[in-house]
Amino acid sequence: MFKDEMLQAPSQPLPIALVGEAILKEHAIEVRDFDTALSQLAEQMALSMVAAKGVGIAAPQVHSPLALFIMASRPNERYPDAPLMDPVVVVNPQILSASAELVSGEEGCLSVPGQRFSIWRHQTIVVRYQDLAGQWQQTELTGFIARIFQHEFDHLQGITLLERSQMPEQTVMAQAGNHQA
Ligand code: K1U
Ligand code: ZN
Repeated sequence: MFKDEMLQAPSQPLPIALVGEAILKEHAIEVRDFDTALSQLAEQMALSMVAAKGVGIAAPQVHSPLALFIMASRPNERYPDAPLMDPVVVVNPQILSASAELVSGEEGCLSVPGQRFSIWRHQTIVVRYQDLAGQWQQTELTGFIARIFQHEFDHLQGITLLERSQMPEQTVMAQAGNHQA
């Protein structure tokens, strides 16, 4: 074996699946093995997210069926008050509860390039997930971070913004939101 082949190859970003590809319609599979392959996948997802200037990315978007995603909020033009956070890897997520309060906001999707959608989301959610070591974490998320979590969680259910924006709940939510003013 050549010396170079013994060294670990540097991580590379993975290509991003686009709407129309079957993987984006599938329900993700529970992660059971918290091994180096999982950490390697998370690292490559992070590289893909940064290269595409995203604030999140889900495994199906890089053609993996596993139930994990990354969120990495940062202040931006649309959400200037968004907190700056280090990327968080979220494995096997669950939404335990969600606020009745809904907020509408613009979202893009790395798998639907060049389009923006107005989407109603829960303002606050309580979530549970495993980290890369398999340890369970529970936390309350609000605002833009809660929005990213719900967007990525949708990807793990096989739902993209194209479907989400057409769901009847969006109309119901819009009406509820209008009455709250
Ligand atoms: O999962 C993805 O497709 C990534 C997506 C996450 C996301 C964006 C906006 C709201 C919720 C979740 C993106 O990052 S698309 C790029 C984008 O819309 C954006 C990028 C930086 C700041 C704000 C929006
Ligand atoms: Zn998306």
